[in-house]
Amino acid sequence: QALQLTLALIKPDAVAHPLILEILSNKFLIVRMRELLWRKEDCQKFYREHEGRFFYQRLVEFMASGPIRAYILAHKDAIQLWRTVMGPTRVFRARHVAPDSIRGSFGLTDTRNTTHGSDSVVSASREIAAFFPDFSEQRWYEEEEPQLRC
Ligand code: YYY
Ligand code: MG
Repeated sequence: QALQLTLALIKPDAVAHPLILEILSNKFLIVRMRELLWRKEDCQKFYREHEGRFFYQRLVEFMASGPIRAYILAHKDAIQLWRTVMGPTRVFRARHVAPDSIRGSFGLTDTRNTTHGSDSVVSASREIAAFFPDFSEQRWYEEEEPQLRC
């Protein structure tokens, strides 16, 4: 497999941000995209690893507060590259350590930090399935990915 897949979200604070969309489409192949309003219950489920943390409630409220975009992105190093392009989670750190990253440039707060990216191969598969239930990774690798290589 030459290409790896990851799930990227554009959060409500950044959903129509032209520079973020430009960075994303310049660096990655867009495999699927949808724009949606997230139901709070789906949000809670998606972020369940953070249940009980002090920011969990505000995170869930924020993520369900307006439209978001979900992307399946392909690149030979999609998961790590998108994490690097996004920059660190927390805005203060992002601005200082990675000022040119998306979060370093456009993040507003630790919660309103513009974007989400899967953090491993296992979570990428789980997160892609959560947003694109009809998408089969196996079929994509069999039928679409080989054509992208020629
Ligand atoms: O994967 P990533 O988004 O970079 O960070 P996580 O540690 O998984 O946290 C998920 C999400 O939670 C983060 O993007 C914003 C929010 N959050 C927050 O609101 N306040 C914090 N101090 C830490 C995280
Ligand atoms: Mg995370």
